[in-house]
Amino acid sequence: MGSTNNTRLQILRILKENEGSFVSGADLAKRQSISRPGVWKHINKLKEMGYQIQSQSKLGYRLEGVPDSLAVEEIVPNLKTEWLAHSYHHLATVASTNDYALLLATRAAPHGTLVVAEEQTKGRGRLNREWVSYPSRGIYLSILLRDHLPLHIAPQSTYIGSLALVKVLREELGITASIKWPNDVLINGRKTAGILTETQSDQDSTRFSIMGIGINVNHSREEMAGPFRYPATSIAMELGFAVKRQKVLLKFLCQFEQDYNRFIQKGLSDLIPEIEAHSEILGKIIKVICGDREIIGRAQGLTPEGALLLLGADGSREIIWAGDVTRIEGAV
Ligand code: BT5
Repeated sequence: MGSTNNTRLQILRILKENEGSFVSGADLAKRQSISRPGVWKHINKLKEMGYQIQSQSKLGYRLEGVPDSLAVEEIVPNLKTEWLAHSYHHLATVASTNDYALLLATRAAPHGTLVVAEEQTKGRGRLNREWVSYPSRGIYLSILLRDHLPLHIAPQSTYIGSLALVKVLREELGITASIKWPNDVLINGRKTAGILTETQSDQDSTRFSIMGIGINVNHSREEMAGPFRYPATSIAMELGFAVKRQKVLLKFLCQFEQDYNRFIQKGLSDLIPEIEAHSEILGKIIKVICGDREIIGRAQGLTPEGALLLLGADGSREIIWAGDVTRIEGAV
């Protein structure tokens, strides 16, 4: 982070520590070893970023409101993680955070680098489908993971994203969310988040993975009307009020780091009981599309590697590694 940004962070920190009271320009200038016009420039930049700051001659500056932005200023000082998001890239707009993270990966960005954008103009889902990313409504992020995983293990990390998000929604916001195998998070049967994990590999193991997650946070009913492959919703639609994206992101990063550490240390099998407990589809009759095949059956469980066990009407059993669940028909 540049020294200009650092000074701005420090000024903001002092204003926050004194929330509700004025801090004089002279005091800020002295503490940051800069001129008073220098302080004024930083204050103006903060105002441009959406901070509400009251300026009064003789009294100085008073912080009166903080924007719901995912900027460095609001996230980095509040991070409680050990390795995740310490390299933090916040963009106003980008084609796709996954593409940007890929670029950083090729430039030696460290494990745990996080890219988050206020808006994506070409956000994508699996098979190059579109991911609708309205400005400043959702959380569009990509995490660079540099563990060298055997090729058959790498796709399993997707579960860590969905499991971590479901836990945060349940524990922090009281929302009953669930995992729709393999990569969606649903609330009340509607899609709230999707995950796209992309990897670059050598012959036997991954060089790195990029896990991209799109979360519908404060989207309106109109914005979520679609048409989408599956009915969509946002956290705000389900709660009936907007939530701070900052809070969701910070909690998610903490939870993701914990669950990812477990995955690396103990393997996915250690997390399977939790993933199953939060599943939307287990025990239900579902239709899965795998390439040009359509399979209907009862979702019985997950293998220790995360594949889906499906029981057909004729008693046959299938193990499915990847596919799209397009219909879910209640428990039987
Ligand atoms: C996914 O694909 O659900 C993975 C989405 C990953 C998006 C993140 S955002 C940050 C990172 N950067 C990227 O460029 N991507 C990742 P899939 O299961 O294929 O679902 C895609 C389908 O979901 C689309 O074809 C639409 O029908 C539907 N869809 C698109 N936008 C949606 C939204 N905001 N909410 C719910 N459904 C949506």
